[in-house]
Amino acid sequence: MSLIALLPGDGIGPEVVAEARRVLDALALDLTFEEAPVGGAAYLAQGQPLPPDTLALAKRADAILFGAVGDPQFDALERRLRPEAAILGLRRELGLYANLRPATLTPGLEDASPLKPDIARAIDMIIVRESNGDIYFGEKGHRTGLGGVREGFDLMKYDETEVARIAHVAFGIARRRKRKLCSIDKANVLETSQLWRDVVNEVSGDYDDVELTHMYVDNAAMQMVRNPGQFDVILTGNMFGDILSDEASMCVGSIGMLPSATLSSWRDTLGLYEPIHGSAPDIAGQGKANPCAAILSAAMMLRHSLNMMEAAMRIEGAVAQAIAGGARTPDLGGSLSTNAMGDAILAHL
Ligand code: GGG
Repeated sequence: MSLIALLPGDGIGPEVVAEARRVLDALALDLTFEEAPVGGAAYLAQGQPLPPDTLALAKRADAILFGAVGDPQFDALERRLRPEAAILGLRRELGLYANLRPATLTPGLEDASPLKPDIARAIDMIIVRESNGDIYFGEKGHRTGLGGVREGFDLMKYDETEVARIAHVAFGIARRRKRKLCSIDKANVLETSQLWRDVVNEVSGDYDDVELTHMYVDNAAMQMVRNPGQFDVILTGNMFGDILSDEASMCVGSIGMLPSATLSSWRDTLGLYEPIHGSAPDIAGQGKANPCAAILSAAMMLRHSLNMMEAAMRIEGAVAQAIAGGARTPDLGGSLSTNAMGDAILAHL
């Protein structure tokens, strides 16, 4: 029996995680679930976004299914109390450093993409986003500068071990795909990116069979809409990966379609699975959220952490069939509720 830590979080998080849970329950797998508060919900209940019991559950679970965190009502709080501190804390405490974000156009969603259909159909990439370092985790602060001017700073930092381990993950994935890896940085301006590029080049020596290219992030953002089919595996840092994956999600129709897995150095098989979207407080509680990304994240969980390949494929097949059959939430131009989209997927399991 595998233990799943269910951390629904804030906004639309609980709504989409509920649909993922329904799908998992329908498969009657050998799973048991324990739920705990996280993010703003945890702050309201217990005064902190990542309470010790929630972290302890995440540590003893076989996998974590996460919804989303964040809400403007917490904007005035100090950073360590804000909902986002929960997901960053989980990533750091559990060594969740490899955030895998696959982006593929689900057949039928050509109309939802702003790209020409042929260009959108060619999208089949995975973004390997480093998620334990970078500007997210460097020294931060506010200070008063010369002349009493207020300053804010976030130190962007990587060390070579952090770059090497994520590069190995990306090269390993590239080996199982088209053997093409594009590393994205800003090495013409940033020292962290120069180190990043040097280390990725060094690691590439272990992967002679993978074609490595480098691209500046500004060019990559442009290429992502011009010719996204050129990308197979993208390797990039925490901040650039966050931004580029949101861009990739729109190219395939909606941010409501993109799942993710974040894999751990803490325990090999442990992973945190979450839709790439945030808590979307503007539509929370209205049944408008697209649950596909959360449901597909559950499929990634079965595949990566629980070795339940067949069940993962059944979920992915059911999502594809529901979409092919015309099931659409509002983000995809339709009118199905979150729950009705879940029903449409369940009907194809
Ligand atoms: N499900 C994704 C989520 O909750 N995102 C909120 C957030 O602020 N995440 C930080 C990040 O991934 O950059």
